[in-house]
Amino acid sequence: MSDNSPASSPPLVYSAEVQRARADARPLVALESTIITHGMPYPQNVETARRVEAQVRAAGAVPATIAVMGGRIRIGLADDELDALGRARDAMKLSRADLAACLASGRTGATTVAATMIAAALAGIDVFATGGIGGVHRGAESSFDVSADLHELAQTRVTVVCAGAKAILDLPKTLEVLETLGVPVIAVGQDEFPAFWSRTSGLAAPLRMDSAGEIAAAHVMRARLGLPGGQLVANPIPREAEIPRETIVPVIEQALADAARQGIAAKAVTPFLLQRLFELTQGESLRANIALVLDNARLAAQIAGEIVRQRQGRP
Ligand code: PSU
Ligand code: MN
Repeated sequence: MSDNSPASSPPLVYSAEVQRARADARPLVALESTIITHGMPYPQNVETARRVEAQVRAAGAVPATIAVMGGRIRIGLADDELDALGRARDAMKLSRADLAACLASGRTGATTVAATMIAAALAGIDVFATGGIGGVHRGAESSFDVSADLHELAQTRVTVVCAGAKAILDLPKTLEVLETLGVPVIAVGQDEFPAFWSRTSGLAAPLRMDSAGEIAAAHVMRARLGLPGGQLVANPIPREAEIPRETIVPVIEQALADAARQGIAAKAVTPFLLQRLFELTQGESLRANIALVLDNARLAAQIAGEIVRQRQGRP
């Protein structure tokens, strides 16, 4: 692992595994790191990150977990680096706004969906798997809290596989903003937009596709059209891991009320709510979260493989 890039180019460092994959033109799947530092407790965060990487490999692609360390964007982390990140208490939560400042200062940072998309695009990676994306928060009409993830989807050409969005967000407004920004929102195998822990949200998804091949074809076509921006793939949580809407919605209301009472704002909102939901469900929310991330990793690997095949003109 070395970085001899000139000062005028992005400071990217590839892990040995990712470097080999690039040399062999194998499909790659980017993975974010905010889910590790701000989304799950230690040690489940590191265990999950490793299982997600293994799932990507099992489905025929190479994982590239992305984070900022030592003034470099790391594309792929070795085991000890992943463990250090999982234990880090002072990692910054990096979105588009913070990425350069973190790099320039040499601090450690975990990338959100937005920052991971930027890094993936710089590294030539087409597909990225995560759990949930940021969106329009409830009360956004007064707080203006709209995640930079949505704007990133509008401008950076990466297909993002998630399990929909959590009902801690205002889902109708989130879908409206994505439509305004011209982001394709694709539900997988069903007509309804999934809501993270639950397969249903009561909202129709704008688009539906039933196979990795279709999703890959749309990704390739967008590039041929010169369209900037990515696709948001919403893969419903596996049936056996689902927490029904009737069960999770009251818990979400409780977590939101706690956040409001404690005056939680800005970047702290999403991590606070995730932690509170973990406590209120005695860890059941985390179990579901792990199951859906693993399934998203599998689907993302299949899409990445299809993109490579289709670009090579193979059937
Ligand atoms: N939503 C989730 N799980 C997460 C996040 C969001 O269900 O882990 C993380 C992701 O990294 C996402 C970020 O990109 O939080 C969004 O933060 P904000 O809402 O502050 O933009
Ligand atoms: Mn926000």
